Amino acid sequence: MGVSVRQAARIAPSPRQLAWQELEFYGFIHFTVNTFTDREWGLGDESPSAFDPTELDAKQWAEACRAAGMKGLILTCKHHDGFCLWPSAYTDHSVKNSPWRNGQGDLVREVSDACREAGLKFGVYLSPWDRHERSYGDSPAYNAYFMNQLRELLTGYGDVFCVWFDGACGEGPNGKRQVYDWDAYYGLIRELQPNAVISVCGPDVRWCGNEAGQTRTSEWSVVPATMRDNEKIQESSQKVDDGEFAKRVGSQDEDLGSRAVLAEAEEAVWYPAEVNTSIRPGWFYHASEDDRVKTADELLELYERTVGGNSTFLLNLPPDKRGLLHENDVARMKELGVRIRATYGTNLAAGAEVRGSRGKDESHGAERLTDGDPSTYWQSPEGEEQAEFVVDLGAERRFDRVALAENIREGQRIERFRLEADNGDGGWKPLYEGTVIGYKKICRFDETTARRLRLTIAESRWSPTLSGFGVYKSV
Ligand code: FUL
Repeated sequence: MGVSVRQAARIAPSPRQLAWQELEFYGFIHFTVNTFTDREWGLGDESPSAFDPTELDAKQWAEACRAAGMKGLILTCKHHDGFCLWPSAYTDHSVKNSPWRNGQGDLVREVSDACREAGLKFGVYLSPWDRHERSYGDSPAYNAYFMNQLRELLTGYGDVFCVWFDGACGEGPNGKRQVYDWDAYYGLIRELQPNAVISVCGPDVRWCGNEAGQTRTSEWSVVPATMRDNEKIQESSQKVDDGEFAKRVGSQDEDLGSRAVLAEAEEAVWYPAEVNTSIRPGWFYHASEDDRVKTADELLELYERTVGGNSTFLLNLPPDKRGLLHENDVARMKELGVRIRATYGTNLAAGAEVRGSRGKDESHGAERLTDGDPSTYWQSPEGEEQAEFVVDLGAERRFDRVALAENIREGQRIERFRLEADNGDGGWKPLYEGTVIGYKKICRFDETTARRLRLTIAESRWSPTLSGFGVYKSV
């Protein structure tokens, strides 16, 4: 069998995947009884009375996200311990039996409202693995319970941009065995929130394979279709013999989408990567980690490697026992936002003259690279898979970043490119050599002063496109 490069080049995102990709950077909130018991995984036997934030302010969370330049926020509505942050009608194990707001509170409501007010999209994390719920392990009964909870979350709180299904399950070989009815879950989500992406244990967004913020040099959005089942299979490895799993391309493999990998695949799909990591070592708040909050330098580096590496960036912020983000985290988020805006707010190539390879027709010429409109793009005539452009900044400028974008509506096609700058006497000095571009590629290099930049597309899969060329000086 095998998927040819031309077939792969034509695989494009769904509208919901495209809208999600354009969010680029959004927040994760891990908050539950664990915050009060100082654990990462709750046991499920915690008393709801443990949940007692005294100064909870979801607006403060949303504001911190907005300040950093995030466009959305995903809340752990229920983590593995089973405690629900909304007053679910299907369990007593929720905020309604906690002292918080005298049992009258609904944190999903407060967070979704705060998001809307701050102009952020709202997403839900609902852990399939549930250590509290008695029916867990009695598969049909728990599936019905889970569906009821999904329905509550997807009908009670307005638009949801993402349903995040975690594959983690710590039951072990002698633990409970729950067979999740994924098809039913997905069907319900499509019915109730057709624009929402289903992430990780889901068909729309792929886990990048680690929680430490590592990224791939070549992050393909077109990967073997079997990858869509990886997290689900890992979580319930008892269902599939190891032999079958071992044959698959694993979510932690380095190469998920090269020509060689596709040649071995029966089918390929658009399944783009999300990088999820935490601003602190843990996912939940621990006072002992107050001085281990990532620095603005580290966060900016992560941002550039993820958003600028054809992924999205899901950064976790754990509120403390007060129900507030700690001052250190808030300060870092502000600083990060200032740095991102200062660096990427001014494109030195805006409106710059571009000469180079012809486009397939008049409306796909090279000038589209710098017209500031991400919906217009250059595209080569069919059969031309290489190209070269010279971008003239009009005067000598100092810069150390170039951001490139393909028009992914047409698919992901570029496989190898290089950037050079004129050295003032007719020659070109190398700045950067890269592989894939995809939605966005941020190329980082030493500060350079030059007037002209040259971009060479050395290899691509099929009639490549480019919709953006930005030149920046980092701050
Ligand atoms: C993991 C979970 O086990 C962690 O607690 C956390 O929620 C992380 C985002 O996903 O699988």
